[in-house]
Amino acid sequence: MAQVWRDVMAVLPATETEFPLVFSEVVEASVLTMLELSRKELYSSLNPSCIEKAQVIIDYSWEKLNTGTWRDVDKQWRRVYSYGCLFKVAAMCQGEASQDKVLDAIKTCDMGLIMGASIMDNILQRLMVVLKNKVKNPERLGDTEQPRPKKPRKEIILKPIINPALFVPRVRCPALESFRAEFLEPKVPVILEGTIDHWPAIREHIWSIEYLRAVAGCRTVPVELGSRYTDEEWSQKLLTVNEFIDRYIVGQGEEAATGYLAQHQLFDQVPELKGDICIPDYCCLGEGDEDDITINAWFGPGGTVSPLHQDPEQNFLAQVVGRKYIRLYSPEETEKLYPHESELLHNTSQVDVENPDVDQFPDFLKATYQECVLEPGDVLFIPKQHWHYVRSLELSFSVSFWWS
Ligand SMILES: O=C(O)CCC(=O)C(=O)O
Repeated sequence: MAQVWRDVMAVLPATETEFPLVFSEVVEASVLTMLELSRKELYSSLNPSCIEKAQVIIDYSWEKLNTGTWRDVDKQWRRVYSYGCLFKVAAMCQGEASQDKVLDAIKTCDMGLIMGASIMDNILQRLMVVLKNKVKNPERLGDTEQPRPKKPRKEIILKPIINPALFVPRVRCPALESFRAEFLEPKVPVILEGTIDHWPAIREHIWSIEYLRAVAGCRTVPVELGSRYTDEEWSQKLLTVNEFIDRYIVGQGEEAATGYLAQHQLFDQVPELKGDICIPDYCCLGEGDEDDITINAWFGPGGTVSPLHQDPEQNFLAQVVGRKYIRLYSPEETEKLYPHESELLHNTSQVDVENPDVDQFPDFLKATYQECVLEPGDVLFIPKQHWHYVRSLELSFSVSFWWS
């Protein structure tokens, strides 16, 4: 596939002098030299060690990304990491790039998109478009002789018994002003019906396992492993979407742990999926810009649990596929919910909501709450700081919008 190299080069600046490498003094001179050498080799006809240099840049900046807390990592190192990935992708696509090499290049691009910072007008995203077009049948990648199971694996899922007196109210497409007066300002949770019926995810690109495989099967994404993030054995892993689906959605149970694709980068990483959803109009009632809205994906099998927790922003949780059982507690109930004491988990309750240890947490049963089953097409408004507990009742894909 010599065409791959030509198409990759067409995305890069035409000459070495047009290729920017500008960093603050945080980045040591030796690293800058390595970056400049990689650039030089990229534009020379012979670049035998470009891939090794790229790997050195990746490994060195990786150490910086993994030292201290993420929020303290200097953005310059995330940029260096992205450049390392860019040089590596270009080197991998040189000469006859096999299908496996293209897939490896896609993985490297994804690592840059996940861990790096945007460089050169989002060049990694633009390279991804080129590379994805070179992959044959992305939805069938990794297939063996055996046909893939298509249906989600059978789970025994406890059905909630909902008390009608505790229902979250439902309204159909309220006007902006009535939403503001009746729900936003008094901080009242509500289920909005009929507000996402126009989404491509629900109409022409109906989200399903097959559709996800087709648009994102070969993409590497961070996945949460474990029943709930408060468990000791909970961890995060990088998997392709196909691997995630094979192991945790349609897998035959060889993996005991639950897997959850719960992350805020999916829609930036896979613009095809972002094109299938729309920011709810009601977000315009907030003070922030549209760019400040965080859009999260929540894709997982039945039985996935998000423990009772609160978030610092308003939330619209839109249900696209499957149903979810949700419990809500107002912030006034906080003391009865026994938040963890550690700084990291202070927004999360210690109580297992559907199986509370009443000896350890005696006041929990005194806390008043509301509950609902969120159906496909519903959008739940969760006011800022409202505690929420979520359990999926079957294969589920939801999207949440955090806004202020
Ligand atoms: O759907 C879930 O599992 C959790 C959703 C959530 O916690 C949120 O949107 O803030």
